[in-house]
Amino acid sequence: MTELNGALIGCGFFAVNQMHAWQDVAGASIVAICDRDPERLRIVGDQFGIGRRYSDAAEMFADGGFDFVDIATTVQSHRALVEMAAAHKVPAICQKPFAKTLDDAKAMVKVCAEAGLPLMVHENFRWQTPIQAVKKVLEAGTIGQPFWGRFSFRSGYDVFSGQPYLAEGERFIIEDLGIHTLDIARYILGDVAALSARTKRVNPRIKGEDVATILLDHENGATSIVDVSYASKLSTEPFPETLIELDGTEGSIRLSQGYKLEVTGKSGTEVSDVSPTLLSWASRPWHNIQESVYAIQQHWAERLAAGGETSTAGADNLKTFALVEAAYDSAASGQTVDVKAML
Ligand code: NAD
Ligand code: 89V
Repeated sequence: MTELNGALIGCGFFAVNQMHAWQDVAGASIVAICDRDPERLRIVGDQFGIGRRYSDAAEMFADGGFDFVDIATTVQSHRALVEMAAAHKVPAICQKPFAKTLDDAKAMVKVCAEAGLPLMVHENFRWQTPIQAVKKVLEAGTIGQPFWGRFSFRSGYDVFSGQPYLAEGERFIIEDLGIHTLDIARYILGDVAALSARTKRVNPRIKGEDVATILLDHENGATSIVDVSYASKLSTEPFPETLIELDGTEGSIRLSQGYKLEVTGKSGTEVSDVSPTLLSWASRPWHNIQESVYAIQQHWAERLAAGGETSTAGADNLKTFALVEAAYDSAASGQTVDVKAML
């Protein structure tokens, strides 16, 4: 495979996972990094042996010498950096949340499409081993046509120590974590026509909502619930597992805590362990997420080399992002929101 050269912008908390994963990806590596914080630039540059270091993304693009850019900054800079990449004809990966608003996200998709450039959102949760296992069982037809689902992420894990900005925004769990769970619901049960949502803030030390319950009407007639919480104190902390229940015309699927998959079909029930691999650089309990970072980046390298749309291309991610906006709108108004009308 031809070796693709990449540049990474944003050397913060999560980018360290991305840098580790790029070292494992076949066919791509990072040759330049950028962060406006000199300390983060130094730490990541030294840790991964990257000589080309920039404090200004515009300077890095002007120097060029890379085939794609991996944008790992927080959401405020995503639109400007994707537009900068498009202006320099550089394919881009952009971390979730894709943008601050759906209008921004649409503009980002448009500018890359007009320039004929691949754009992928780093929406990695659907690439987790247990989620891929559920998708495979569903596609095999073992449970028939799914008509109901629940996608649940309930935790009391302290995410604020690693990512202090999560405590400061007006919006929290739907925008940061629920976005992944909504994407999984779409990935498994298909696109969504309408939704209703209710939210709560339980933790008094944060600004945004830390609990959300969302009811989805999928276009294929299935109904699902996405429920997310960072205010759930449980006997065994499940972070960062997404638990799934699916009922179909011929059987059911249960993905339960501890990465246990139970599939009931016409010929009985099969139980399997769908635990993620603990990569050499990964650490529990994050290894599930860390493995999916490697998987999505490998997918990007392969598609960029061979051509073809990525699973979480910008255009696809608009449909996930619309669910986030719709959930906040519904929670504010108490009304069901027509998602298709937003796209
Ligand atoms: P962070 O604040 O730790 O790191 C962001 C870095 O970007 C900082 O070092 C900052 O100085 C730098 N930066 C910001 N704007 C810049 C600009 N214009 N030019 C150069 N550098 C700039 O944040 P984080 O926790 O690493 O999160 C980054 C992104 O990753 C967020 O969008 C977050 O939602 C996402 N994230 C994704 C996952 C996942 O599983 N997909 C997990 C955690 C975080
Ligand atoms: O995946 C994320 O976006 C993270 C976390 C899992 C902590 O919510 O912010």
